[in-house]
Amino acid sequence: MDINEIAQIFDNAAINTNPVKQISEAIKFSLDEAYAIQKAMIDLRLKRGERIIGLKMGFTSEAKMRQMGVRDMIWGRLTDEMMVENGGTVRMEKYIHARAEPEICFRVSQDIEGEVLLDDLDQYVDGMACAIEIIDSRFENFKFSLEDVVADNCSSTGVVVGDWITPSREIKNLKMTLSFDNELKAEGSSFDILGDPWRSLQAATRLAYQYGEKIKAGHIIMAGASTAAIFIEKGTTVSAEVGGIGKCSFNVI
Ligand code: 0L1
Ligand code: MG
Repeated sequence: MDINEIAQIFDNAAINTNPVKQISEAIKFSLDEAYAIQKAMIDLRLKRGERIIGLKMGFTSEAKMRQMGVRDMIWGRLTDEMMVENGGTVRMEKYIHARAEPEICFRVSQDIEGEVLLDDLDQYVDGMACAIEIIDSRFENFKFSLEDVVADNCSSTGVVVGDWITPSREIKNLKMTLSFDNELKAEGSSFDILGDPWRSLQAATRLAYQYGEKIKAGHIIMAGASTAAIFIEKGTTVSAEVGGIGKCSFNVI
């Protein structure tokens, strides 16, 4: 089976909300090949008229790595079709078994041509916001290897972004929460995102450059979660709050 065939399997699984078995149990492939499959799957979406709006970083916290049984940071591509309006509504039928997690999102102010040093990142960012990532693995029971999940675009499915605020470098210890109908479901600290969410943005510039993906002015970078992800439930309002940054939410029907 070639890269395009595997990409098509994921694309079909997402469109038909029909999960598939772990690909890596049938075929062995490398991490580089996994990123090539991810790109081929995104190309299918771009051919349908979607456009890239940024990147997401994944497994940037111990809690997430432990939950999913992996040891490495990963990254995926975000398209405009994945954006959910802050306060907006999603239909449960659109998903296989979606989970949500609270995140911090950065907005890029100018094109990034290579890896940017941590100290220089301010020059490339003009906004930060509280965000929620909706992840919906195309694999049965969220069961995957590191290569599988990378090939599946790191389970990327939806992104909710709150109001933008002026970026601050001091976001190392902010309380991050996820609630359903105002009932607390998960709580963490921004410290759990690599000790400082700016480090996640730095890693995004390094990995994007390594894999030849452009980060452009206006793109958003999701820095990753500080908590485990929680299965969303029909009939609830899912909200996130990051102390000092803001809030955002969406409704599930
Ligand atoms: O941290 C992340 O956003 C990784 C998402 C991919 C793994 C998963 O589906 O939980
Ligand atoms: Mg995430």
